[in-house]
Amino acid sequence: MAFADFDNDGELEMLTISPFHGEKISIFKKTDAEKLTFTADLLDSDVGPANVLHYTNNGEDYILSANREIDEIALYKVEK
Ligand SMILES: [Ca+2]
Repeated sequence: MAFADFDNDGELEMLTISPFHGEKISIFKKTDAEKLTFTADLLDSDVGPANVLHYTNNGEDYILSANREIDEIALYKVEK
């Protein structure tokens, strides 16, 4: 799990791998501050992400993922 402001609105989004060491990478965005309601965007599936890392470079957000099910290291650029 990692947190970052992927869309630059001042609020942190939550990046998760599910289920534990599962096949999906999702980004959850809080949609209702009082009810803690979230929506999720599925970033990738059937890849088996074991670890992910968020970082920024020149104002752009990136997610690096070790995808063990398909034996790859993937770099995702977050589009805003
Ligand atoms: Ca945000």
